[in-house]
Amino acid sequence: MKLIIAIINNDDCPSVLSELTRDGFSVTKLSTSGGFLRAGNSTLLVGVEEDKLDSALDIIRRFSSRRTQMIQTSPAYPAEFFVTMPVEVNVGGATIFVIDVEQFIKY
Ligand code: 2BA
Repeated sequence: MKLIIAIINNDDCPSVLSELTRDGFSVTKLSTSGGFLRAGNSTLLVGVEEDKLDSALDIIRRFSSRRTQMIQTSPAYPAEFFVTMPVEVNVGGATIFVIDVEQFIKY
């Protein structure tokens, strides 16, 4: 058995969770935050049999892949006249650890 620890964007979490559970995976979601940005993200714990590992990773990849998005910038200080410019930013993405599970016990 393997344990997937997947850190994903909060916005991607609902679709990743529903796709994983729809395919029969058991998932625990933790509300976490990144040490660098100090922004909220979601960490999923997914215990899977080895033959289902690729299928679970594929779902996470498909529903949390890194993509670009246009956002409107706002000026750093109030001004009488200002123009907001659309800026392309990276969103989404997943950081994944796959760990061997020594024992899986349910009481
Ligand atoms: P990513 O590398 O895509 O990481 C997204 C989040 O995944 C991280 O949030 C962190 O919560 C988790 N993560 C990534 N690598 C990890 C690891 N080896 N161990 C444990 N957790 C890990 P943040 O820490 O807020 O980082 C957000 C983004 O800022 C990162 O995106 C990366 O592009 C950048 N970044 C992170 N640390 C950096 C640093 N020391 N210098 C420059 N940029 C950094």
